Amino acid sequence: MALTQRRARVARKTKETQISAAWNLDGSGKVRLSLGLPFLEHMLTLFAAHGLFDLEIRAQGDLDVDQHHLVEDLGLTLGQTLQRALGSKQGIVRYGACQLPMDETLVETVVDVSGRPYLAYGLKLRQRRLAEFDTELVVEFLRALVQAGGLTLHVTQKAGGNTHHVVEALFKGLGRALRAAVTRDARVRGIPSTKGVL
Ligand SMILES: [Mn+2]
Repeated sequence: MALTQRRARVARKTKETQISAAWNLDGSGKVRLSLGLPFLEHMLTLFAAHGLFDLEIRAQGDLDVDQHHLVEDLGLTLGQTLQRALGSKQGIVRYGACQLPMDETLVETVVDVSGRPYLAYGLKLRQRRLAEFDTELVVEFLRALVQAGGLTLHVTQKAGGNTHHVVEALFKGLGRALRAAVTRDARVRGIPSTKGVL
């Protein structure tokens, strides 16, 4: 029996940003992204490809002020979209982990679809900017995603490295870890928690 695809669409509008996101958890890695931030588009393309997620995002914001509002609101919107696509979380594996190498760099990403937002962030980004992208916003994006998505997330830099490699290893690893965590296992009956709720 084919399982239905889990997908959701969320639109979020504030005085600072206007974002709409559609996320299919059971996709094939297709993306359509318009963010006005090419580096982040590159990262989310890799995230989707390695997560086998279909992602459609249109985001506009006050990039003339700085990138902070847009990146943070994007994390929030994606977190909300994830929650909605997951629904009751019936039958999911719940945990996922990935150790992702990129040349000299090794980043470990561990996720629990716990309903308990927590971020342990251990990346050391040497370059403040990658092209036009402000690398300080990587942690802001993750914090917003974790908060709105109800995720426990541990990100640890084991080795490295080049800043582009470190950030790229994070986004690829996050895709892989999240893909494993949201996978449905036929042997999991109901919610994968002895509490009965996530
Ligand atoms: Mn790259």
